[in-house]
Amino acid sequence: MSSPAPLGPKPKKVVVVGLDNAGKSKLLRQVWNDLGATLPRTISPSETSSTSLAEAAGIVFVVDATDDHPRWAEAKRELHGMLAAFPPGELPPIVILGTKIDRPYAVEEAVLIHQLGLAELVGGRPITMFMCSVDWKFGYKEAFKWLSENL
Ligand SMILES: Nc1nc2c(ncn2[C@@H]2O[C@H](COP(=O)(O)OP(=O)(O)O)[C@@H](O)[C@H]2O)c(=O)[nH]1
Ligand SMILES: [Mg+2]
Repeated sequence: MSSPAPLGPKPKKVVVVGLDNAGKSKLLRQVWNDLGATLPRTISPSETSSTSLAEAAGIVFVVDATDDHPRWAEAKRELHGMLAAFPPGELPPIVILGTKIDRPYAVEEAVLIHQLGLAELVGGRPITMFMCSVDWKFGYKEAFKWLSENL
C-alpha cells in the first residue's frame, strides 16, 4: 500500500540554533511534548543537525539569559555571523529566545538586546525577541506563534 497523501501543505522547517548549553534540546523536547497539539501545524522545529539553515523557513536563536557565566559576546558573534551568511533580502524571520528566566541571575530583555547588539540588526528585518523559561513552561509558545505568523 502506498502511504496516504499528506493533508494540507507540508510543514515549514524551523531551525533552532544557539551556543552549546543554551537550552536548545530541552526547548525542543518541551515544545514537542507540551505544545504538540497547539503548535501551529504549519511549522516543524528541529536542530540544525537535521535541517540546514539554508532550508529554514524560520529560525529560533536560543540564548541563555542568565549572567552568572555569560557568553553573550560569543552568542552575539554567532548570531551576527549567521545573519551575514544569508543573501541580502533572503533572511527568514528570526526569533531570539532569551531563556532560563526562572534562574536567579536572569537579566531583563533590555540587557540582552543590548548585549546581543540587536538594535544594530533590526532595521527592516523580520526579527524579534521573546524571554522564556522551559522549566516554567513560559514564553516559548508566544515565540513559535509569532514565527508561524511571520513565515
Ligand atoms: N533553569 C533552567 N534551565 C534550563 C532551561 N532550559 C535549559 N536548561 C538547562 O540548560 C542546560 C543545557 O540545556 P540543553 O537543552 O542541553 O542545551 P543545548 O546544548 O543547547 O541543547 C541543561 O542543564 C538544561 O536543563 C530553562 O528554561 N531553565
Ligand atoms: Mg543539545
